[in-house]
Amino acid sequence: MKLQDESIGDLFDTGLFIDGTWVRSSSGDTRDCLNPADGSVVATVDEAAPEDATRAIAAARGAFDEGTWPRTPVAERTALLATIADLLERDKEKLARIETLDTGKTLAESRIDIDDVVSVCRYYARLAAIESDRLVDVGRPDVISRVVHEPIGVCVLIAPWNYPLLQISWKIAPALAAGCTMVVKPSEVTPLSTIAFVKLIEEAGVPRGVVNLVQGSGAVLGSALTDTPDVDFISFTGGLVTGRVILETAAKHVTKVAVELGGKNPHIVFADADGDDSVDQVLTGVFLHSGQVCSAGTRLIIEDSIADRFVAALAARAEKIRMGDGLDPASRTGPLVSMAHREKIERYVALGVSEGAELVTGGSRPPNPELERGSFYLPTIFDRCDRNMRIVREETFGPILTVERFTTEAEALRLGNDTEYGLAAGVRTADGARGERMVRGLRHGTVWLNDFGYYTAAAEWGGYKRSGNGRELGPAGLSEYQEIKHIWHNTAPTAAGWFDND
Ligand code: TXE
Repeated sequence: MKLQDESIGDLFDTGLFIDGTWVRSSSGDTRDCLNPADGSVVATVDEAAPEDATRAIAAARGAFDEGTWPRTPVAERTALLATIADLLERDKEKLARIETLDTGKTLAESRIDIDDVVSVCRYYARLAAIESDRLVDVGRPDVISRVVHEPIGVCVLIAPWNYPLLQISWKIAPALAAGCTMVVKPSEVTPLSTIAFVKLIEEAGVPRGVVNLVQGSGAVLGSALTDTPDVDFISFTGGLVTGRVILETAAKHVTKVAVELGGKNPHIVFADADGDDSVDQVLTGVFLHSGQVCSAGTRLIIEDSIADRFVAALAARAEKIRMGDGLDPASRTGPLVSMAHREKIERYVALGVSEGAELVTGGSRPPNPELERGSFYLPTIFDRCDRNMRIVREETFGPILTVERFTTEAEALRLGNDTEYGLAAGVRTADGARGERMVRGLRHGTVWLNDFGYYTAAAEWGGYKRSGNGRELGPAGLSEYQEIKHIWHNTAPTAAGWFDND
């Protein structure tokens, strides 16, 4: 692998990590990873072939069936996670730089991501350490009945490009804590921080075959990774279309699958929450990381009486967002992840205009000549939208806010639930009772009341409806990687006595 940025070079090795060794792709293929801020090549990495994925699964299978990791005492497994967290902290600046070069997000955002990855590793180290078996009282003194947790087996972990390191850590940390072995596949668009992460996991002393890494095209590697009886669990974060393909493929083998498929998230503002703070929260909720966030508040649902003033204030703030190279400390937001993704956003904006939405601001590439080589796009607001428009219903995954208006609480709730997705929602109101009615009525996996965008390693994250199934983070995020076994132990064996024929 070639690396253009010397300052991060020592975090890398050659491309794929299979059975405890860094190896070249069996096809010899490579892929250039581009900096979205200017199109330059950041690194050239090995591109895995399907045979590499199959070898990685065989290595994980061998490490699970015959290796020590699933039988390693929990204290040792959690110590490894704590060491990984220490190494992440040691290399935080380098990792943040890698993430910014690969995704385009600002360094400030990348640093927050690395801090969150550390928290997730430490959280699962603590949680696994305190988890205990459960004794069940079956009413018989001769029987010891207990429920124990065991690692689910070989896991395939597939991540997207918007939070590459963060999202893969939500999978790797609980999988390691549970005693699983795994094959990790980052997005081909942003593999660099995951390669560096696996290098740190190797340095921490993970046993051979427990963590394997294959980076490459999902379309090429997909069936080798998912159409196999050798995998026990697949955890996928990405688009709805891919998620459906993976669910269908895995069903052939009755493989357990957890999917997080994004959202079309409402941010509902009542008139009693009018004010600059609400404008600021709505702005951040949708335009942070240029809207490339599965929980972005892309649908503003606002009480009609304050809508005109609120949208005007929002547009004024959106126009002042400082856009630029993520490495420049002055930038508050970076480019979109790729030129191809910007083209998708441009198609959605054209669609919004043709559907009759009113373009309030944005709707084009920035005019600044210094941003020309990057995949930048202006924060865009469409007012006077309605529920039938595709820009209101489909996840655009870019800096596009749509505005719908309501007059009653019931209407606000109905609109907030009127989506095939159900990942996250926000409500802003000064009326406590109404706030409680709304958060209970909204069918989304996370609901923020008078705040937006926060999560914590200790609370579950995941979607209702087509935002997916399963949960990451929290205790449920560990349970995904465990089988539950009931052990019935008769300490004074006797005959069953059922078929007593005398
Ligand atoms: O995702 P894909 P893409 C949404 C967002 C975005 C759209 C498409 O709307 O515009 O999805 O993005 C791997 N078998 N989200 O095309 O294709 C792929 O290599 C196995 C929401 O980037 O779903 C990558 O590692 N794996 C989202 C991962 O799946 C396959 C975050 C995600 O890629 C595969 C990102 C296959 N057949 C996009 N095909 C969120 N939920 O946060 C692809 N992959």
